[in-house]
Amino acid sequence: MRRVLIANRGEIALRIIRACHEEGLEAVAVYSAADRRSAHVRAADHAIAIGPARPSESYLSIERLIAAARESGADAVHPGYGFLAERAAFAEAVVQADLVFVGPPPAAIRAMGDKTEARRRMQEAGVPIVPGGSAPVDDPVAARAAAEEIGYPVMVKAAAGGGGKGMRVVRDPDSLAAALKAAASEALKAFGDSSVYLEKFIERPRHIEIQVLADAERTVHLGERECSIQRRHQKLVEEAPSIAISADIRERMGAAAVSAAQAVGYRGAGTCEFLLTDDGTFYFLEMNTRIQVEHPVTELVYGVDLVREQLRIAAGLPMRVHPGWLNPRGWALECRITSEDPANGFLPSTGRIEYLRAPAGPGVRWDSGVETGDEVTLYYDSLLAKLIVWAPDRSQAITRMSQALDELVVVGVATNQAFHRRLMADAEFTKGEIDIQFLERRADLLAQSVDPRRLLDLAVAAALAEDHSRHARRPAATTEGGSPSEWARQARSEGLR
Ligand code: MV4
Repeated sequence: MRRVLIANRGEIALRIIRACHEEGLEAVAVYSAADRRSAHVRAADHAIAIGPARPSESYLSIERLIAAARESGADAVHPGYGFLAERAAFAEAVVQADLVFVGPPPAAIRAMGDKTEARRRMQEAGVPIVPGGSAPVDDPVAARAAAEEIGYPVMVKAAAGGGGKGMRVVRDPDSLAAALKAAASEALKAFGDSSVYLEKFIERPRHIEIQVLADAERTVHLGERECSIQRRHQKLVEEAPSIAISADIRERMGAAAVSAAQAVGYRGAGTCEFLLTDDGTFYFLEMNTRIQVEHPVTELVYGVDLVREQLRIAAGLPMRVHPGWLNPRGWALECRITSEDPANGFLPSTGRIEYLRAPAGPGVRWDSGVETGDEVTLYYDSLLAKLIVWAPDRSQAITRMSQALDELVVVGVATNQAFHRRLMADAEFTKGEIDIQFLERRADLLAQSVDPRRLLDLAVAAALAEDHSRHARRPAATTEGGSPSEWARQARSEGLR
């Protein structure tokens, strides 16, 4: 393996390019028309245009990506996350083209992608799954009997699902038939497959996931990430370790995750999702067969570079992870900085980033694909950057994150920065009293009440923007629409909203 094509964009493309270089590999970037001037294109050794901004004609086009790999002389393809990362057909096409897929075997992706098959495989492997059925139900009468057996409340889930689509909670028998119909039609629309099945509904669990790594010889786990802070299935904050996980639970959940991976012949980096209840009971939910957005918190507490290990494993080398070293040290937190405006129902915000100042300092990591001058569009997801901190304990990590959030300046597009600040100052969050419904209960954190510090922050942002326009070279992108006085005006009106 000498040259790796990265079938992705943004922060994860940059992250993978760095890992390639550290491994002595050349990196090939691909880019859509919207990303011509992006940082990931400049960081790579070669870059290939793959089509228009629309993802279906660029980052989601298997044909164009394989052609780009051929044209560039790449011998491997890293899918990153999102886009084609969990499409077994893409992994297969890569292998068919005589290229190395930096990820698990297509059969492992396929087995975990079908939730009822995954449940059957996990049950055989002795991995605890949520009580319920492991085959699709189509007949309402049979479903009624099954639900009675499981006990209400139950959850109707799409067999091809994941990520929250095609799910319904059912609290009494009379609502079951309608829920089956609704979930099936949503599943058909989202996945082209209407199969649904039933599970016991677990009330107010935490969402905990276990990182695994597998090479040809061994499968190991790298502890948990706590991912309960989410809104509509979009994670906003992740941490490692979890305040709710004792060494004993970690060992048992870790062993379950290792068994899950082994049961499908897993290779590379993967994540097993679990639901954890108050009494310490945990259930396997699904396995994500990719590197995840939130992988850095694990890297910081385990001292492992997960992307470099992915590359080594794909090249047939042993992972450089010694079982005796696999202990978490300190605490890591990640805030996803998105171009979404909490003051406006988390609506995506677009426009030119007029000024960006990233936080820095000891224990601060900024994984971003955007810079001053970049245009934020609606073509791609709203993740601008990940702000990650490490400190010796959770309390110091929260303090460090607050400081870093104070230093962050983004002018030109609205972000969720102020939400993160309020969360870091919240008493329930700081005590670790969180579960997957936390943000539904705490609408007060989502709604924008005027944060007095934000006014000062915006004034500083406007001043910095002015300074930037006077002293820095203009970015190559468009210079239309935007003068320091306009930024200052925007800052004032935003702060006073
Ligand atoms: C559940 C559940 C409660 N009980 N299954 C959401 C997405 C998909 N990965 C599975 N999901 C859930 N499955 C049972 N039997 C609650 C959720 C769930 C959830 C899970 C993880 C993180 C956030 C969530 C938000 C809402 C619901």
